[in-house]
Amino acid sequence: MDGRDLVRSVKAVGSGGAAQGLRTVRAAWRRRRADATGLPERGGERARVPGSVLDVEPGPGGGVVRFTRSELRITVAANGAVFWGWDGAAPEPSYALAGRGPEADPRAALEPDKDGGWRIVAERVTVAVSRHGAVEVRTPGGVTLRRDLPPRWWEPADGGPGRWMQRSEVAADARFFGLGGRASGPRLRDGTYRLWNTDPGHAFGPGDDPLYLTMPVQMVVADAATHLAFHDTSWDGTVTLREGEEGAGSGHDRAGTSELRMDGGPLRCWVMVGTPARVLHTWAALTGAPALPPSWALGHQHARWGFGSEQEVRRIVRGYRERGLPLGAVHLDIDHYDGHRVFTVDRENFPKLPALAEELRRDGIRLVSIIDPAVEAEPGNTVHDSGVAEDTFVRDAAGRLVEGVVWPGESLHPDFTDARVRKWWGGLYAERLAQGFAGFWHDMNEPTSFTAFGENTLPRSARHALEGRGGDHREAHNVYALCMARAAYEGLRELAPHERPFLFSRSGWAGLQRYGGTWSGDVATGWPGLRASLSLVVGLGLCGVPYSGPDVGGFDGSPSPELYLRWFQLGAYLPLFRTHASLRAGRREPWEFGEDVLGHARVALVERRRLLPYFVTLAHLARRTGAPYVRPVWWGAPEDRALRDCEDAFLLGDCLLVAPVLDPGRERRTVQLPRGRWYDTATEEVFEGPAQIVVDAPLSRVPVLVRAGAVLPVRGDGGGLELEVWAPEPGRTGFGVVVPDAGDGWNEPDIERFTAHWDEQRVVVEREGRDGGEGPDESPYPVRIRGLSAH
Ligand code: NBV
Repeated sequence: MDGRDLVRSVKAVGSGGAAQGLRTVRAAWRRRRADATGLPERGGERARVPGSVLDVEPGPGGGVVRFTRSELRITVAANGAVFWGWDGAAPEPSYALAGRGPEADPRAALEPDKDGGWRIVAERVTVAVSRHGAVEVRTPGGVTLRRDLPPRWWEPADGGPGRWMQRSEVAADARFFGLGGRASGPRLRDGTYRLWNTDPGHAFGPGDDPLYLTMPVQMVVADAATHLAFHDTSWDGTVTLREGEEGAGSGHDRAGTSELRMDGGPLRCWVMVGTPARVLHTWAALTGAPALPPSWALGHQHARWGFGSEQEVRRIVRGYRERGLPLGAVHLDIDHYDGHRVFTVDRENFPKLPALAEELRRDGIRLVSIIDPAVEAEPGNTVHDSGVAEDTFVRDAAGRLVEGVVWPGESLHPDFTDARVRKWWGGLYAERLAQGFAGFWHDMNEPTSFTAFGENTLPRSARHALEGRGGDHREAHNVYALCMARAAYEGLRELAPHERPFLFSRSGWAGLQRYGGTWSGDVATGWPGLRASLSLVVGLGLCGVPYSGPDVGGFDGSPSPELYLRWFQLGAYLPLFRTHASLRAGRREPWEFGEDVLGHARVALVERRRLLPYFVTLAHLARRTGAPYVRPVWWGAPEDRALRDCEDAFLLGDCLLVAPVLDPGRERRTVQLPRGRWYDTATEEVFEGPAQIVVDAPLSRVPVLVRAGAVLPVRGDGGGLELEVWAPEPGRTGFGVVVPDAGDGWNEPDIERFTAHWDEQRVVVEREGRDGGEGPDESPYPVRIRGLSAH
């Protein structure tokens, strides 16, 4: 036990008493023993590389290239996505893929290349395989975007799967993003990033890595093109990134490098090339469209660990109402459970939850429930008993139940990698629906199990079904939360077929967006935590998970009024806008920080409500195109290098550029503007990009700029949809789309497209003809033109 372990065990004691502390010591020993006997011994290893090319076997979209010591299966899909797998690895089975993967491009074929290599020339991409097994992805114009050097394996001398390493080179000017939720991004600087979903065990800041949600997804942005590379393996590993360096015209550029080292699993990779929008579109086609949150989940949500009673929930809701502060949902944390047991209610302090839920719903407020995966290992606990009867809990190599320690004490973990278990778990949400909950917040699902020393998760030797293939926690760990989300999503679809499920999950993996979103987890209260909040949301969006947001105000401690306000102002422009805090933390209600903060927070809340139709539109667009709501400022201009390095502002959809204040004492800030004309939404002042500008950022507001020509759907004073149109540059046509809210069911609203152009002295807004071929017509919504004073 080292010093850090000791601190951890003392903390565990603190959060559950001496008995819990003792349990964590016992659990740690149990885990150590299980792994000592349940994992293959690490003996001698043999290193291997592919060797030299022997021959090829053409197949749809590519084929198989055989080497002396491996074979490479390589396919270009019709949508331009490239797949390759070593040792014959195929795209499936995969937890990331939605459906069966894309069709092969019938026109793409392997053909001989120079120096004994092979290549596939497709419409959007060329892939070249060298004679020793380097794989190079090039633009149709022939510029190399990524060169994966021949991989290397280390295999146990007595057989079985081995470790591997894949080194890749990217352009000298390239920047890396992604890898799931990283606190230090969004631009991933030189360093080693781990791929193992981890509860850091304390409120985290930018220096903490890894966090709860990792994934082997890199978005690489370079002058020549953007590409996304996904190494489809769920095992533990690391990625070491090093940005390249340009030789200032000397011709001696140093390539950027990525070195992936994995403990096991197939060595297979998908690469998508194009503009950022194109790349994410292809990624969403591969891993699934983001689930559409109900529109109430796009409003403000208030949570806290430790409301403690129904009276307190009512007091908070009253506080919002009496001060005219819009609220969409209240979240109940583990303190509303009976003895911290999932799918139970503390009847003493929450005696009439369904009535409370009904009362709130009448005011347009939904109740959201936390869900922990761990089930108290205690006969008499109904969830435990039914799980045991149905044999749903994780067992060790010897067939014994694996006991961890979580909030209720000794606990068992369902094996969500088993379809039978998912079905059982999904059914349990009936109890939550009966209590009146409308949304679900998955926590502790890395999975986390408290421990006095060693890793705070299940033993690596724990067995998992892995959809019938069988395996252990080394492979199942990173997809545990993804499978839990699937269980909930599918269960809810059956239990409440007329409503779209709303869930968000602390942990996850590639494909999580199919079932819901995520949030920051326990981000530390402090200015660095504020910055980390933005980094997480941007990075996750680039990995295909568009719906997320931080604990506004930070999870622990007490933010200063200024910090709280700046966090609140940022949160108001992020998809999940939720105030939340820990049991022992200070208050997070907007009225707890003085009259000034309350006034400014109200402005942010009211603006969020006004922008709701825009958020609804962005949610639909994310589902249809994979484009996240929150985008890095380089989204539309990745070739603008100044934008690539800009981490303190973001685009919200196509129209808005939000420049939050991330430092104390700031009343003005610089903003790196993409090309085109922009208006300051507060002053209507005009700016021409690309440029670095300075804008006022008093405590009363977040600087927000809007693109000239933007057609923005907003909520009018009467509650109906209106269009806020910002005058286009003379001679140009503005554009915008609107997807009207079609309720919380499954109705598919049409996308409406609008244009705005100058006609003499007037800006004319028209709705484009529908597919039926009718001509443009007038906007069916009231229109307000802004930005006219500049013309
Ligand atoms: O359930 C309690 C908390 C929750 O409030 C928080 O949002 C999660 O990230 N949960 C973690 C467990 C305990 C953390 C110390």
